[in-house]
Amino acid sequence: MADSENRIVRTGGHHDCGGCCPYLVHVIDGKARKIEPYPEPSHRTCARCWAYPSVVHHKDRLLYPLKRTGERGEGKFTRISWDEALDEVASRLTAIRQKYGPSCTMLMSASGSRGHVHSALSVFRLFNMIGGCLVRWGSASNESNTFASIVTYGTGDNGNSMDDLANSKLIIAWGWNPMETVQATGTPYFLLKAKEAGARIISVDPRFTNTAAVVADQWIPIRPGTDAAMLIAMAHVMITEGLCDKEFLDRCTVGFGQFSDYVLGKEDGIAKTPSWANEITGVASETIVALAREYATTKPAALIDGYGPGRTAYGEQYVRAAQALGALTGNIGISGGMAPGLRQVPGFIGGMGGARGPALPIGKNPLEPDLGGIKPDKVDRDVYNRYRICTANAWDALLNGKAAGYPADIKMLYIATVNNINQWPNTNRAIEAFKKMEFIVIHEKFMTATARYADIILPVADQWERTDYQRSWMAICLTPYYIYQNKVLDPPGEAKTDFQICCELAEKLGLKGYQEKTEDEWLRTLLSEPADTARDIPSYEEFKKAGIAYPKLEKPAVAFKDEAAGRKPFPTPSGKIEIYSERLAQLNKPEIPPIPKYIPTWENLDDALSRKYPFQLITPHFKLRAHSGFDNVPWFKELEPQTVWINSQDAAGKGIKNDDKVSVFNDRGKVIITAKVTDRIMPGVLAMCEGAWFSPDEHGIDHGGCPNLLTRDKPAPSGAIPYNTALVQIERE
Ligand SMILES: Nc1nc2c(c(=O)[nH]1)N[C@H]1C(S)=C(S)[C@@H](COP(=O)(O)OP(=O)(O)OC[C@H]3O[C@@H](n4cnc5c(=O)[nH]c(N)nc54)[C@H](O)[C@@H]3O)O[C@H]1N2
Ligand SMILES: Nc1nc2c(c(=O)[nH]1)N[C@H]1C(S)=C(S)[C@@H](COP(=O)(O)OP(=O)(O)OC[C@H]3O[C@@H](n4cnc5c(=O)[nH]c(N)nc54)[C@H](O)[C@@H]3O)O[C@H]1N2
Ligand code: SF4
Ligand SMILES: [Mo]
Repeated sequence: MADSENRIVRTGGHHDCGGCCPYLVHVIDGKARKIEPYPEPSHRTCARCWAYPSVVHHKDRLLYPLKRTGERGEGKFTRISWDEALDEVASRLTAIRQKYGPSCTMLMSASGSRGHVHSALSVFRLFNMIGGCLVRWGSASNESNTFASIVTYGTGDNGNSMDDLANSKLIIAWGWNPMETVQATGTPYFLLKAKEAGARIISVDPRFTNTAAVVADQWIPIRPGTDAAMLIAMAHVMITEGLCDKEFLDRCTVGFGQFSDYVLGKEDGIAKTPSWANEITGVASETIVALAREYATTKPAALIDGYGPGRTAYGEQYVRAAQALGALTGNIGISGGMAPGLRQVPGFIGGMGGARGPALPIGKNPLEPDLGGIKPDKVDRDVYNRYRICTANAWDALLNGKAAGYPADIKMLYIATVNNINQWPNTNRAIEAFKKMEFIVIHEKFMTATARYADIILPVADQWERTDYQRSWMAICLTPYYIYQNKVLDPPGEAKTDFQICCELAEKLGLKGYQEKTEDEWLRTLLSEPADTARDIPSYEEFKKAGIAYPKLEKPAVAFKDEAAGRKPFPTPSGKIEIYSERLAQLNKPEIPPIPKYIPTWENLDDALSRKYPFQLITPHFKLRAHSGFDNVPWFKELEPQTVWINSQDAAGKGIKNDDKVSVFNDRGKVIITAKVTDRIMPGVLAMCEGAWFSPDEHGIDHGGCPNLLTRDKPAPSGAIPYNTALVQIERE
């Protein structure tokens, strides 16, 4: 592409940002200058992609392969050629695998790219062809919601499409903040439409979010990690006041009796009354009673359970409890209702495996039996632990290996599409673990915290610098469609795509058959062959030209319509919604009981540790970043700098004023950051949004505002990462 060229290219956003917006990019004099959204109001873009030209042309893009010269983390590197870089990767990889076996290599990947050709899939494919490698299990996003949906409904395809919100009379946004986190392109628009149509909207969140501010009629602040207690107390109100949808419960569920015994106190002698929950949650009893009555008597009503409250020590109980309430009120399988949980739209291809939709085939990992895809449909999480590393245990596995029961002693990391020193919990432990490795290679665009600890950095092309396709956002494709992403620009310097890098590495490794097709051939093959896609995507050329394709779904899509109407069974062993799960009963683990229960989190306010660290820290997603992406856009920092939110009463008690420099710390680490004193957060809770770049000084104290210095790397029983369960102290600097 010539540098002087002007053109308009049809593509879209490709990061794990909550959306997947189709748009046109205007290239002027060879540089991307602006984007032009599609005219449909439901396809409107957010501030981040408007700023994307400044990310793609950022002065700090990595342009050449780099080799470490200083200590790990010191940031000293020297430029080398691609030939030298790939020779070194190939020879180290071969030597280490020969010495220790293939499972000593761990592939770490996540959400940097959602493309169906250009992503970590390229690396998976390579490793699977050379004997396999160790991988992780457990989504950083929604493992609680995923697990609970598998248990309760037998599927994660339990969501109504977002255009159905307009049919709801009541929307309970439980730890759900789409005005900032988007939650599938179009959701903010559909939520506004619902409001216009007269829906009452209630936000249950420790923070008064933009969703609470813009659309909610009521804000109910709640102590982090206690949601299950409030939901269970709402069940108490519904049961004792005779407000349950008995007919729905009898016809569509199993286990209401056992749940009811627990709720009423017949099981353990403790009635789960609103005043019981008030003590735990900090929510007034009357508020709990009123919300229970309102949800039970307003039909249809959608309880939408965000992923944030699931990222707590026993987050799966919150989702299971929300699902029980969905069933108690009969709001499952109807338009305007919602089955709480993962909330993928049924009928949209892919289901719960891998890249969801036809994607670069990665083959099978020879080190594993068939676990049924990247996210297999199993309630027994230990099955995965035998072959993979639970994400929340990653650092422990690197540090302690087989001696601690992990499948291998890991010696080498191959990293692509993740900035996990920044984004996985307990950054200081991550550093300790990285230092122990013999060899680390990463594909990156920027000198991230993780790249700083690598031995070889391979500069990777950006999403606008290649051609690909993807489907709408992540697991909860609440607004289902596909977008085609035409290449906008050539990669800068010597950067190459993940796929190209792997093709060249395959050659160095003497591997035959990796490069059987080009990018274009893969796309044509993927998009024309499978019957599933043929149903949704008219023809390759048409799709490429239009940039978008819509699946032929009934609109709005309503999950479990047939099941709720008795036309087919739920895909669970009992064929019903499992409020009581026999599969969980058989596991016989008290921390993961067969009915939803309130289990107090570790590091809660009753913990002795709270005397030293009296504040609960939550670490939500940030409006102006996609994880660690966009943190290097200077005017975003000006618009809204990274801060820790503290309630004005708490701040007064600590002598902290707005804009003061404070330190937030616990035994895991310390962050120096600016305080935002505000009544938009409840007392006792601090909020520091995730994604800010870890910027340590010589003592390892972070000045960038990265909350993972403070979070704990211990999985919830479902495998969820408890990013919102951590005790901290705050002091004026
Ligand atoms: N404290 C706290 N931490 C959290 C969360 C939280 O709620 N609280 N949320 C978690 C969640 S839900 C998620 S999904 C994770 C996300 O965490 P990550 O998956 O680590 O996401 P990013 O920070 O965006 O890092 C992706 C990296 O990929 C790079 N990249 C972009 N495009 C490409 C590409 O095409 N190829 C390659 N090789 N690299 C590319 C980017 O430059 C970036 O550095 O964060 C988790 N971390
Ligand atoms: N702007 C933006 N949008 C994004 C992303 C991003 O990085 N930036 N990331 C995308 C990705 S990958 C994901 S997985 C999703 C994440 O989507 P979510 O997980 O829903 O987002 P969060 O902001 O982590 O959490 C939602 C809300 O839960 C609240 N919360 C935290 N702990 C608790 C609790 O214990 N109880 C209750 N009731 N509320 C609690 C937080 O204050 C927050 O307002 O967002 C996507 N959208
Ligand atoms: S939601 Fe995502 S794809 Fe859409 S404009 Fe925002 S950052 Fe870009
Ligand atoms: Mo996520």
